[in-house]
Amino acid sequence: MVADLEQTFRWFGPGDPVTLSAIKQTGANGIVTALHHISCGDIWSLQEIRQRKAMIENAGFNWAVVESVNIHESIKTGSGERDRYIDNYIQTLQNLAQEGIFTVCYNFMPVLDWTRTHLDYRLANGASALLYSAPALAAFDLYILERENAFTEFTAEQQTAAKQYYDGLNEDGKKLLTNTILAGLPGTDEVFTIAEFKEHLHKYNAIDKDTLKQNLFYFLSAIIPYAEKLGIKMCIHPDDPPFPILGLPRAASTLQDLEDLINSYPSIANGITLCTGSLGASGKNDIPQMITKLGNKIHFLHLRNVARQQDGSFYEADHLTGSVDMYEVMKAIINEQSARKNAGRSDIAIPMRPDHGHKLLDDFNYDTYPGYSVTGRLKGLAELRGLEMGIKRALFDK
Ligand code: DNO
Ligand code: MN
Repeated sequence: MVADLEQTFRWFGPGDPVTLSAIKQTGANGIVTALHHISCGDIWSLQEIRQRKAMIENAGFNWAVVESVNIHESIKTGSGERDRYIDNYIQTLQNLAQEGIFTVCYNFMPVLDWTRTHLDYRLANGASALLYSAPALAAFDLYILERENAFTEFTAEQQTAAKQYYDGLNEDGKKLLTNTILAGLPGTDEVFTIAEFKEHLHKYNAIDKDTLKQNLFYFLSAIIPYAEKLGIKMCIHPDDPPFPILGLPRAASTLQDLEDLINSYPSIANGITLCTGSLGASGKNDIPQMITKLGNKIHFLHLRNVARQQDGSFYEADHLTGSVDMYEVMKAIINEQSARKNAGRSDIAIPMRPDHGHKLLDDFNYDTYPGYSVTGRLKGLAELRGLEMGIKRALFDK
């Protein structure tokens, strides 16, 4: 038998309506958190890290993963200030290692972290899910943002769907869509106005996919030698969604992207957060195959599902049903664990979290972060734990 995956839960810190004592009842024993109150680019001091760590440990958990130490825009755009921010990043890693925290997630999405168009999409059973509607995103791009050249990026059919969507919105509907896309989902504290957002977009006018990837590799070649010495495992979270939106380039959407990243600086410290929901939003990503290929570079698992629609939309489905075959995913993960065991490696209990969950039952009484309800995630974790146990017993304990 190989060791169980380490069951973790994301917690947004003392301001999170989901308390550590509530998380205790889910059965998770690792906490995934970040110092969200520190501005992106600033150093996380030893004192701040210690304080947060003490809260987590006093509640009977360990701080399993930092998600995320966010990357300053100057690093993504490759502007003159980037080296200063890279120095800060290294200092933060040193402080985290000193406090015994060794797994650090980050992402390299320009301007926006993950993107959805609807935060309260009702499923047939009354649960509430997050939705990315392709026509709604296009309506925002074409008619609210009025981005230059946007029309050339959509087919005639997509333009018609976007127009229809836009025509069906009243003023409140337009505001809600704008806020949903620009107000930012958990992970970033930034809230943009349309004008500010346009300024940020302009900084990417001359940055195509290759340049963005080069900027990512520049960052990695600067920080990975330090991470390696410190024993820190960096793990990039893939783009969500894993295709370009709003004219912005993407650097971590496909197997090729992730292999390029690994090969840009080969080191165990240069790894991946395998997020099945983010990668699964593109039908081109074969996730079990990705797990096999990325192998021991996977340092953190986000397990959740999406239901992809014909038109490029997707909503967050139950953890075990949807477009991603979670049984095959779990089997590939267990194979990877076995390979690690056979190689005598110690990192077999890979930290995993149920990533997002639906709003269910009592979740409607709390104003939790979108996607981060407690009951919905508890249900997801329980299902995943059962799937893992079922496969492991069938494989190893006949
Ligand atoms: C999406 C979520 C994101 C993720 C950050 C990582 O799948 O997991 O909030 O945490 O983008 O930096
Ligand atoms: Mn994720």
